[in-house]
Amino acid sequence: MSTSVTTENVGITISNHLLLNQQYTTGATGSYTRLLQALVLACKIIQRDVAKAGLVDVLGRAGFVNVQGEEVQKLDELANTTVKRRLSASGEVCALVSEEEADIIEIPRQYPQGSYLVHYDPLDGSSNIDANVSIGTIFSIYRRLTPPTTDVAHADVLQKGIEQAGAGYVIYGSSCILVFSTGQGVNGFTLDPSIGEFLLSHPNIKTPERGKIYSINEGNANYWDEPTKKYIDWIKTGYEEHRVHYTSRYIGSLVADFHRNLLYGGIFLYPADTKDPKKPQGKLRLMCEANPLAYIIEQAGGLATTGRERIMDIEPKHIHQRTPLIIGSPEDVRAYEQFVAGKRG
Ligand code: P6P
Repeated sequence: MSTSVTTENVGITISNHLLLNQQYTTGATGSYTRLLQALVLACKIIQRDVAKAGLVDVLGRAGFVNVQGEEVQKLDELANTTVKRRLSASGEVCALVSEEEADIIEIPRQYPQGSYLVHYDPLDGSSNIDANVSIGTIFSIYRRLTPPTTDVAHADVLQKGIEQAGAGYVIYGSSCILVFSTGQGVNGFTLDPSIGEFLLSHPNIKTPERGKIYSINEGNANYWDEPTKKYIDWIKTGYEEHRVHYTSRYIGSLVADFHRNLLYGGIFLYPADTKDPKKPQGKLRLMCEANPLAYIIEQAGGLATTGRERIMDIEPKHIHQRTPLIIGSPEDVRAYEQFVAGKRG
């Protein structure tokens, strides 16, 4: 999409933003716009369910069914089903991969098979919902590589992050904000619940070159490798050297931690650790968490790395593979990479 969004467009609906950009995109057929519109609708439905979660959750605990007579479902399963149904019905996807499901999701035959596929985390951080902590939906869009007359292949589903056609997230917090990019910068849209529309509120987001925030679960400190331990010590005590006093901020909800650091600057780290032998590369997933956020941060002028390798250059081997994720302001991420390379500390 080739238009640059200007502050004059603040307040424009996301639908008009998408149609404007489609108009300026050579060869655009409307397929991508319809895909994004289906995602937007899914996120509005999830926001509605998240907003009433406390009530539904109480009813659910009492074993009641809700007023529509539906069995109360766990919220993240509800979010997963919502995204799956809306994207399948859009007719614009040929396959889906959800953080909630072990296997590739085939699109029911009654729907057209589209030319895109989406990796998504339907409700990341949902364990925080009972404490009313912000949580989010994360999505990563790829173009299908194989001919539409054949079955979807692993080559379609396991593409490097640099091949993404777009990516974004929705944060369900004090307000509901959709942040996404299609390769021409990053824009944020805030939901106005009184009209049910996402309105452009954060045009052309750029992350600061350096921040004053570091975000990491220090409860895992004993399980980190030496470069990570030295980097965190340096951040804490070395501020005379870099004359910036860093502060620690960690919510334990990836979308909320990422969104704050994207806007304010700083670094988020979920490094490899020895805490869980089954997750030696850390807890976060490459395809539905690290790659989409890496796409966003690079479009906003930041960096995303494992400490040794650019996240979006990683050759995926499995749809649910995990990766260390160090992401944020470029100067902060580069400093960490210098510790890993043994050039500092
Ligand atoms: P830890 C939430 O469960 C999540 O997947 C991410 O949202 C968050 O960044 C991470 O886990 C927190 O993990 O080990 O610090 O509790």
